[in-house]
Amino acid sequence: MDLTEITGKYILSEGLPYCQPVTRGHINDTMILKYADNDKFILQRINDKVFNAEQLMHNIMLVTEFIRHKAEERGGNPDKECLTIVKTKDGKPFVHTSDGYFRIYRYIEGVSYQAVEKEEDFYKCAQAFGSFANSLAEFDATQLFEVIPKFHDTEKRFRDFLSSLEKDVCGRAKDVQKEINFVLERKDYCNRITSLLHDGTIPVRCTHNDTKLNNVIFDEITGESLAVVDLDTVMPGSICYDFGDAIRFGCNTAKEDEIDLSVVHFDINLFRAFVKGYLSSIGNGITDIERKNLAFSAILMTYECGMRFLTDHLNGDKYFRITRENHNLDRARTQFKLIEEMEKILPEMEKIVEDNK
Ligand code: GN1
Ligand code: MG
Repeated sequence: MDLTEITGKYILSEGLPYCQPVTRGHINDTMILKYADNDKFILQRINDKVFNAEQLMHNIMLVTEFIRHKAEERGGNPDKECLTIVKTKDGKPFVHTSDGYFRIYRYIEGVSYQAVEKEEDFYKCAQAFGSFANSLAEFDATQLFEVIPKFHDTEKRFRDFLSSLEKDVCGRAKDVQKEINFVLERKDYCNRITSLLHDGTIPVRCTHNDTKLNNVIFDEITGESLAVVDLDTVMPGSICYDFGDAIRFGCNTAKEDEIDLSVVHFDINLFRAFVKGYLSSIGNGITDIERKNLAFSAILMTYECGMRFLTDHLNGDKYFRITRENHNLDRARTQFKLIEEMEKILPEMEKIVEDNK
């Protein structure tokens, strides 16, 4: 990749930047550009095998402008509360070179966490996602492209799983029968939310679709949550997905790819903290029926993600970036462990949601 070919299309800062790669995400390639005058930017190569880059940038432009406007109305600081796309010299939100699609964001000063360290942080993370949903409550989701069609359509994910299982291109199915059966036994989870969306019982909203703790930026000094980032999967969806995915990632006492399952647990106290933060800041961005489905959605999103990891393991690790053998299988196993624990306490989880109405 020729960096100056890309930065040359922008007016950024004087001189050449210092580039610091960020290895965290599974999908895009990311680096921080630091200039001598302390200006910082995020440069990303958009994975155009996964996304239609132009549609994705269309969505992000609309959503960031909408949130920026809401933050201004509230008297907030849009530069801190919302990602800002830097436009090229000719006003485009991305650059297309022979190496792919690139975009630049202003860097939001702050920290993000890979795992919950303090319950308070998870509460603040929930506030950030709650106000994100609140800001977008009136956004017309039909303006958005479905950048990854049927992204959280669990029924479709299940069909994909079955098809990979049937093909079994790497001959791995025989070694993961237990995990395969785990998915098959829970098939009836798949259509619970999609059917509510299809018949209009719950609304299709503009949602984030990747509400992991590490997609929230915190102010290092005040500890407050500032902004929700990684808007790649912003598209029409359900807030049940957003809530559920945040719980899936944040209430795990271990890493998503932990090998030692004895340390993987679902933390109900973190669940309580998230529910509190989320429901206290979402305002009119949620209906009664959506709220009643939140607790189940935590199981559903964990099931869907585990199934995706297992599918990718069967496919020969073509989607999620791996750094070791059986990496996707390990990830699937942590998800299934969390599901087993959540299934046992679903009524308690539902009560927590009800008590925080
Ligand atoms: C991927 O790349 P990252 O970490 O933001 C994936 C999510 C999964 C997540 C699991 C576009 O997100 O759906 O929940 O991995 N994003 C995409 O860690 O598929
Ligand atoms: Mg992401």
